[in-house]
Amino acid sequence: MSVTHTHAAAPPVPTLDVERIREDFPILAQEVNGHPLAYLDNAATSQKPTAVIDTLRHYYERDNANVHRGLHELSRRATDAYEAARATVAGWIGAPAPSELIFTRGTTEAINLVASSWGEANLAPGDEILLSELEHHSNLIPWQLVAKKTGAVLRYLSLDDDGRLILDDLPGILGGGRVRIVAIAHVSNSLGTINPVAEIARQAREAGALVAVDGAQGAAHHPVDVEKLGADFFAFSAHKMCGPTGIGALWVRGEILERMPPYQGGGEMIDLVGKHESTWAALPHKFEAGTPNIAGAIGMAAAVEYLRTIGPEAILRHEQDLVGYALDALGDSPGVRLFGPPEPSERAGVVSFRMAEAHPHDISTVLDREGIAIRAGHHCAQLVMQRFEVGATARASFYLYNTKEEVDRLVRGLDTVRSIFGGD
Ligand code: C6P
Repeated sequence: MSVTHTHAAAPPVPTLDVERIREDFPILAQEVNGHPLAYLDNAATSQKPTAVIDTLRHYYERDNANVHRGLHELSRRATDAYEAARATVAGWIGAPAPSELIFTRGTTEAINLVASSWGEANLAPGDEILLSELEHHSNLIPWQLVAKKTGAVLRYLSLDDDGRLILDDLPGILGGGRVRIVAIAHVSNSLGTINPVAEIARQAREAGALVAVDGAQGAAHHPVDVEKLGADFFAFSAHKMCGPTGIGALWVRGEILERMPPYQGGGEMIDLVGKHESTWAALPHKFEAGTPNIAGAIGMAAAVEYLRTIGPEAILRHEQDLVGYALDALGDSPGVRLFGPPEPSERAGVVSFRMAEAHPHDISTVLDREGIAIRAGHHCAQLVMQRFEVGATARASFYLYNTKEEVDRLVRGLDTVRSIFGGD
């Protein structure tokens, strides 16, 4: 176990033993450009612990075969491990049944699945899809595409100056009676804002609308229970939560999934095939056409098992601790403009900022020379950039293995940026 317990609070949230956790991530023990790596780009993708790397190696060295097809030992093993992975991943988000969880390539494919399958079958001209200004493009473009096909109309919740959704507008929008689905991020990747999804879902449900949650930044950094959230769809990616790239999942409430038409056709997803008509496999296989990412799913489950030993509550608390520390330090740093809610408790481990002296790309380039990895750009959230009238921000994003010393290095790195671009 990589945690020690504090005695103050009840119920106690474990405090992370970060030095110990760092040993689980071999990639962190390297120098980049002559400096120890400070990996502060976790919202883009997280690093992978040995437990996940070993699971993938073991699968390929011992069990690799196709699933649900063969009657031989290896195929049985692969199938058992793949289906066990489904149950483990479903458990991570509190899904009532593993059969409601579909493996996808990631959050992006999961949202495209919802928009295409559910959207094309259920949306009619004049129906409304409610999004928000803080959505990642993965939770915008699929809805724009389905709106064009069906004649549905896109509506938006706005952001206040601190990057929070303006919930006061919600009753008015829902009160129009046209909203069929609310598609909203659990946590903003560009600002870190944790959205009040349960409250939004409560109001949406009362208005007869479904709720689709983009959980890409939620499932990795925040405890998730889809039932408590009141979600009907929940999409997330393994690579942001210590798992492999190219695998993620979509949970759909059972009675909705039953009525959704297939998303893609091919092997695996059929029952009986005729020349003109075919019937579909049972759930969830109806939505998993072709050979799935078997190793990826097993690796995703290994990531869940790993994160379980740490605990999502402890991870979130650690991130909020780092965010609070970073907001204080960056707030004292001359010429730095911070974005997002001022209270660390309102956000996950993301800090977006700009400097008066330098473009975010220049900040990132200078920091990279000091071994510090951050992301600079629009973060696939151009509506957020438009809301704050900037083209880009610099973004540091934290995870369970990051330290206050790394935040200190980030802040000192900005002094270097200032000395290069500040004209002193
Ligand atoms: N955000 C970031 O640097 P995929 O690529 O399918 O695993 O996840 C897409 C996605 C969807 N929603 C949110 C809120 C996200 O943050 C992301 C991925 C990365 O912020 C890469 S752009």
